[in-house]
Amino acid sequence: MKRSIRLIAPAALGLTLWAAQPAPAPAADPGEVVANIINYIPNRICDIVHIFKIDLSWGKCAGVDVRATRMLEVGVSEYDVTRVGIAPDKHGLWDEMNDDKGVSLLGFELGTNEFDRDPYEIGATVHAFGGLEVGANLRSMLDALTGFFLIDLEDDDMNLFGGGGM
Ligand SMILES: [Ca+2]
Repeated sequence: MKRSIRLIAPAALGLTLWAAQPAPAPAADPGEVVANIINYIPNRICDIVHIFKIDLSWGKCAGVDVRATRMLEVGVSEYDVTRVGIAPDKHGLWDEMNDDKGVSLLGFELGTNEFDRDPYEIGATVHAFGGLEVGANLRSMLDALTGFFLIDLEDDDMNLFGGGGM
């Protein structure tokens, strides 16, 4: 009797350990793996380009605006301009109107600021007959960094095989 218990106990333990093993992960779709490889470099380049904003402007304009996210912005400007450049959400030529006069500090806003820029942008804008605007977006920076690990925080990665995001 003792001998049969000695044989059954290890077998039962082995069976229990085998049953407790997690199920193997489903095999990756080979088409998806190939798509990720082909799309990787173009998406990393696009994520990095999306960080930055730089444009020139002309039209009715005067003022200056400096910002470090929505938490800290100081601006006095009024403009109705045409811009040419690149920005995360647009590129080429576009028209823009704005009226920023005031301060935004830690969520409190004073003045007539429209503050319609991306709240995660760090940048500056100068206008006097013509203008220059530069900026970098903290959220896009994080998306670019996580993109190297195939994490698409902004859901803007492309699938060059057609369709939407990856
Ligand atoms: Ca992305």
